[in-house]
Amino acid sequence: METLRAQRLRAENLDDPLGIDVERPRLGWIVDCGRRGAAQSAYRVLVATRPELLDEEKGDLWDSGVVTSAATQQVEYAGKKLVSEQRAYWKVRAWDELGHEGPWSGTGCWSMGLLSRDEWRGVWIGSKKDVKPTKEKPKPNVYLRKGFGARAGVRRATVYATALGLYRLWLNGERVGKDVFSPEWTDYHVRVQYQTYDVTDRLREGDNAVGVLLGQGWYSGYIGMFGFQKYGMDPAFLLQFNIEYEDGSRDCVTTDGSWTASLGPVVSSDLQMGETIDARLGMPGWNAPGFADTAWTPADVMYDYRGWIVAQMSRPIRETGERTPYSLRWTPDGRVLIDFGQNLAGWLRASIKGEAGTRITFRFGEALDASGVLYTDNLRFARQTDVYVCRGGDGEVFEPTFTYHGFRYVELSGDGPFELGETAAVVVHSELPETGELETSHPLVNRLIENVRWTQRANFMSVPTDCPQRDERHGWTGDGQIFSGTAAYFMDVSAFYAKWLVDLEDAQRPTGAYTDFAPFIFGPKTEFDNDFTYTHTASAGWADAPLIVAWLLYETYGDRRVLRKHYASMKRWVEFNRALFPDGIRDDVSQYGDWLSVNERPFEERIAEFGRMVSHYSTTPYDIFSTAYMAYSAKLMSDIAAALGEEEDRRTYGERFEHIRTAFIDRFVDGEGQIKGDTQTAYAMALELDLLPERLREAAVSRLVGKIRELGDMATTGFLGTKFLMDALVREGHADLAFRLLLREEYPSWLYSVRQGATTIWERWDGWTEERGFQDPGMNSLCHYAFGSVGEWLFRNVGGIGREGAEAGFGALLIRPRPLGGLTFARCRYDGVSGPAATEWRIANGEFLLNVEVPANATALVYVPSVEGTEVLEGDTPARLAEGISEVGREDGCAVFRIGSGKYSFVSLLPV
Ligand code: RAM
Repeated sequence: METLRAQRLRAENLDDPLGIDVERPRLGWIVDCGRRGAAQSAYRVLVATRPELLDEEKGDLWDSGVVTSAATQQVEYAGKKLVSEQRAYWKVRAWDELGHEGPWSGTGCWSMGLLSRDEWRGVWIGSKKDVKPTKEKPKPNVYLRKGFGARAGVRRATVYATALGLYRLWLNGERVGKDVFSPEWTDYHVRVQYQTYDVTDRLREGDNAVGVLLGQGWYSGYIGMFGFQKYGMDPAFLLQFNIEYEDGSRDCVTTDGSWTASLGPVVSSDLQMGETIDARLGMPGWNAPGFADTAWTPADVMYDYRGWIVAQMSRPIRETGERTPYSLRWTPDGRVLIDFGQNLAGWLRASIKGEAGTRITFRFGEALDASGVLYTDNLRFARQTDVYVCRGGDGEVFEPTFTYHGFRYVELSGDGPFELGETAAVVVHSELPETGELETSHPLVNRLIENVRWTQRANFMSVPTDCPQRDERHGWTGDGQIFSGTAAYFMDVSAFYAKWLVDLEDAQRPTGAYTDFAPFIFGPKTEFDNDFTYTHTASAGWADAPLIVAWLLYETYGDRRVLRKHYASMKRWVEFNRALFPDGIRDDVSQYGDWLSVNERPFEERIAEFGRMVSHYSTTPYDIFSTAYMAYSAKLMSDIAAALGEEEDRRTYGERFEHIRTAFIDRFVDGEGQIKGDTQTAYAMALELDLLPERLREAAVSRLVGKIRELGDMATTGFLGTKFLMDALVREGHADLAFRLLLREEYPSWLYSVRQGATTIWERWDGWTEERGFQDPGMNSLCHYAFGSVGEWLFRNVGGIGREGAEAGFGALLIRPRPLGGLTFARCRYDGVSGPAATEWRIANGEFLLNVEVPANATALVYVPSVEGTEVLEGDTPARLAEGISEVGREDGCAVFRIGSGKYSFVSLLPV
């Protein structure tokens, strides 16, 4: 009999992480078994200091014993106290529902980082440069190096490194690690992350050398729409290189005044402005032993850093793929225009040949203008321009280090003749495992799905950013929360959002107000002329993000710890609102609201109501919008308290929700169920957030449906309203209408942009129209994921893979594909925390065929659309109700079944 095979071992949601700094890491695995109904009844975890001990079934750090439990995730290590630099190797085995023992898994491991500050023995070093950065000339990068000796018999060599700025590291001429943009972005006023590298195999007996390239990055480069040097003036680097010998002795190399510094070929870099490389300045061997650094100067010892130095506990930014040109042409004036056929974030790699000193300029953009020339107006202050000065000779390759661009097109021009060899667009983003696939019978919908995926890739850059191209690239919280459910289908976002929640809490104001983006930069814009000061806090729907995202992590991954970690902080936000709006109505100055919604009411009317400010981008009145979000947060707080067993808070915030709900109804809803503002978003939010009296729900639904139909099946919703709208229509029995919105091809709609050739999601429904061309370049990104929040809806309703609600962590699936809108086929895969689930359905000859795959240790409730009174058969075998299927009953034109793990296929007569 087939037993359970435990696999995909992870610690803290990461694959064999090095240098973590939590005392009790959480372990997780999945169990695999082809047998129907296979489930875990018990497990045993062994954790040891050496892998050999595991072979002898010894866990000298922890032996959990046989634990009766179905849990495969969030299993807390509960062994001996873990110390700095400790290595831990582990394995697990599972018992199935019949008590049969499965085999031991393979070996997983993790290591602990530097748990106390005084283990960092070095000082921060760099090179102070008293020059002011400009857009054209960002501050120079600095090269650092240090030669040192090592004895024979190294047992282990580990590098811990970080920077205020960005660093790249080499040991003996070879790059260490594959990560780019380390140490990534945090609020450096509060914390910086360090990275850990195992270099045991790289260390040589005798002479060794470490080389470092240090750049400005988010720390002192241009960030957001705010300007340069928002955290500090010059970058600094810190390293702790620990060497352990077989005989038990130890050595260490640290950053200090004995390191040397120099300028070099990667002249200057800025994330937004671009990079300049002068290949003539190459210094062969600079990062290897034996290099004569006589022309180098001593490194400067920089100011000490008093923020936290914490382990990076999220997956790093890396190169994740490459694209070859879709088309490439030389223009009559000697420029090259490359179309990569896909809008993305990353950079260009190009083989170049030119005489020494030839200067080649690379400009990047998302589109071409009407005359076929690179369009860069929408980049605002970001230049995203790279320069390469040729060394002359063969074998030159241009590739930047510390910049990234949002682009589909690249334009190259030289100040002299040059030849171009192979080129590639290098795709760069936080490297998260991709977990979702969805394909349908509708080619435009398929393109839409891929557009959402690409927009996520382009914007998951250490933090979830709004866009990758213009001078913004901020962790906008409204965008981040509304897209989070979709993001969690496409990728494993468990550690990524857990890190962002730390950024969100770091950004929280002492009042309790969360901010509108995180990491947060406070203050006026310096480089961008504007007539109002941004404070960017507490906007409804934006500042509510932490609760929404934390709850998502709990629901999707069963992550309870994240709720506990930010519990006090989340309460402060809800309490802040309670103190400001005790009556349960939020009526402060309007903010973004249902940002970028479609104009349903005359502009003058709205301006008269809200005054100037940004609210003219939202047709829904801010007071109803913000009150609805305030209710949402109160409800979430109550749910979070319940999940943590905080009974009193559960009650308090439950009551607060009821209070807001009553106030909302009293103030905004009339006797006929008409809501103030009368916009689609108003109804959709009130329905989804339960802000209507039971007796008026139906009236509100028909008002909403009527409004959509009146406009010819058109949605007018903005950034945040759209998701509520699509969900509300399905929940209220109008899934057919939701499909019509999905499949609509005229403006405003998703497929409109697809039909215009979009390869990522546009910021605005009308990013480009035939009548007007491009929208206002002051705010027109072609790579903004907010409207991509429909991805989640597609997975649930077209792919049909959702969560049953009651249980956190995708252990109970809800399989409910809806064969509507003329779609005849869909195939979907979602690789969640309990393992891969899959569906595939098609309509043929009036029959509906559905294949379902449920991972071991999970169950599913399956809705099969069928004609009442007809039998649903199991596809492969003529018999119905085969092993492992139980019939639950009928609901909404579907026969409902409960199944355990395994593969199933259903055939039904489809109602017409
Ligand atoms: C824009 C950002 C973002 C949005 C805010 C309100 O500038 O790009 O998408 O959240 O405004």
